[in-house]
Amino acid sequence: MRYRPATGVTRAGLYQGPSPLTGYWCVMRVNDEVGALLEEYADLLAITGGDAFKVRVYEKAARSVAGHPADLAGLDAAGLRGIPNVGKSIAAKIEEYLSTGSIHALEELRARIPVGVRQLTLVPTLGPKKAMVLYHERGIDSVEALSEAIEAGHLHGLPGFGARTEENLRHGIEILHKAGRRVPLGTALELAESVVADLAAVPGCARCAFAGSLRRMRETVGDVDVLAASGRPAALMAAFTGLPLAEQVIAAGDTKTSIRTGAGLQVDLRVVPPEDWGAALQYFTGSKAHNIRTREIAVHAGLKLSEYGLFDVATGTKIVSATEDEVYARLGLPWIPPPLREDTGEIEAALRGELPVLVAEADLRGDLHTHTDLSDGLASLPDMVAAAAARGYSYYAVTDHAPGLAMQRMTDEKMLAQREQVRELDGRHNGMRVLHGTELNIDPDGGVDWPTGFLAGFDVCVASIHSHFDQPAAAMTRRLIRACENPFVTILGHPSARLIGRRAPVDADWDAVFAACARTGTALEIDSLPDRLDLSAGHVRRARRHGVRFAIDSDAHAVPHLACTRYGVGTAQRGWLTADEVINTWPVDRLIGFLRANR
Ligand code: DGT
Ligand code: CA
Ligand code: CA
Ligand code: ZN
Repeated sequence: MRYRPATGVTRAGLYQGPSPLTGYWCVMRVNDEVGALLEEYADLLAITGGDAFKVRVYEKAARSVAGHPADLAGLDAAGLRGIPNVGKSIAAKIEEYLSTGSIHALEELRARIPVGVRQLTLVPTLGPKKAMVLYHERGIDSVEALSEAIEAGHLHGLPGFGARTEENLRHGIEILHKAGRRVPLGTALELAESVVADLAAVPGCARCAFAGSLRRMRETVGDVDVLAASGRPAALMAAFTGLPLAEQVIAAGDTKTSIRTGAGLQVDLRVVPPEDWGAALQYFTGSKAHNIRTREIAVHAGLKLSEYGLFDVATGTKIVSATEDEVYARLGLPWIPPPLREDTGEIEAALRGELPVLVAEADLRGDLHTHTDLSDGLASLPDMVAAAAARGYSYYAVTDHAPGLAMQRMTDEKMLAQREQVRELDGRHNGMRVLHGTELNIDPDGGVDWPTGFLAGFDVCVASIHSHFDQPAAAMTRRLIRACENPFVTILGHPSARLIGRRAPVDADWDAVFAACARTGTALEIDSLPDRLDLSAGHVRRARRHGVRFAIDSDAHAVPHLACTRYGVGTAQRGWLTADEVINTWPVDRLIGFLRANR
């Protein structure tokens, strides 16, 4: 599928259109959109054998632009050139895009390279250079064509594509397919929020919300389910099929309509009478497994619960169920938070009155894993700190990459100079404590970057795996446990190192790792970036049985990433976490006590 230009701007002032890379419909800030275009330009330059230096310049600019806190649309030429890594010619391209809706130089490259060739770079381990070879030497212009070529042995004899590479590609395609056509939580949530905002404004709409797996905060969703309550469904249906993102109407009915976005994401709209809102929302939130249980309970109570409402079986009359609270109460249950609705024990816990009070975004008092432009972040330390303070945090840790990640070129001197700056910023914004930390690299044996003398100078150390992802389970387990046993390591960062749809989690005896975390007072991180969400909800739930503490961090590399904690909180909720289990909900004194303990 070829890229089509921007198709509309949502009420929230966001761009919506197909992502040029995945083809998925997405809703983005203009900055992200322009960032994606510059990234595409860099990829296409690389695929066409362009100058490597120029490619890197565009890659850097893409990240800078996407992470720039001010809206691009409001900047003049000088303002654009003020963005780090944006020079004169890139600023001109951005201006061209903002005023005409396209970039001529990009269009020229697009005309030369089928979009499927760039999609090849979605296959893990396949970069633009290899994609170019596949296209030019074998005419491979899509992931499917690559798959067929491998199976047919057509890559044999192609320089750089030996047996090992072929095996990696086969595995990479498998990972890509497993991700299927499911859409990341972050993308779906923004799209759903914009649809809900548009529909809620339609006259006669009493309520509107998204339901389904999205409301349950699953890490990926198959489709988006939107529910509305109105006595006049026709107006809502018309508004829905008239949305700019409604590329195709799959099914149109009086109360149910499904559309497909240009990128193939399905959005279902169901309209119900306001008095049925609670029953309908309960039904369409799911999960299916949870609903089977609630329906059984209804049957035992002489009730019938369905997508059409709540009924008294004996009299056949409809029971008003305007809220979910009422529905659950009729079933003899407390309201169950959507992230728990998977029939994994929530019904039993509810019946016993033992549902956890889940951690909420408002409980977070700080962020303990963030980056600045001293390593691979985009914003300066003062900008990140100011943005954190604006979120109302009472503490904030800066954790730039340690030197083991060679490309970051970290040095002791740079770290110590940053520490001086951190001390100066400490307490300057509404008393917010600024902590100096680092993200250490766990080497294959479980060691970390610096000797204890240097580590002792940090307020907090996150330790993460950034290399050697394919060690066998026994070695990986030893590696992770040894990192936990380091008295200066307080948080295990993105513990499984997975990238959703791109890299499988590392293999380890997780119960042994979680037990070591509990024993050594090491918190497990829930990294909130939407393509990580690591630990996953399943692992969180398993870990909490060991009495482990958690940290819900943004892993922000730019100001807008600070807000990703909402996805991490969703994952924590699916893992049944309460606020007390999450160290960055604690008051600052308790947190600092935790950081200093075990040293
Ligand atoms: P997804 O879209 O694959 O990420 O997952 P869901 O959970 O959003 O599933 P979806 O979109 O097929 O249906 C939305 C909700 O509607 C689902 O969570 C529960 C309800 N539902 C759908 N089909 C059935 C069914 O056959 N039985 C019951 N009890 N509920 C259903
Ligand atoms: Ca769904
Ligand atoms: Ca659906
Ligand atoms: Zn990391």
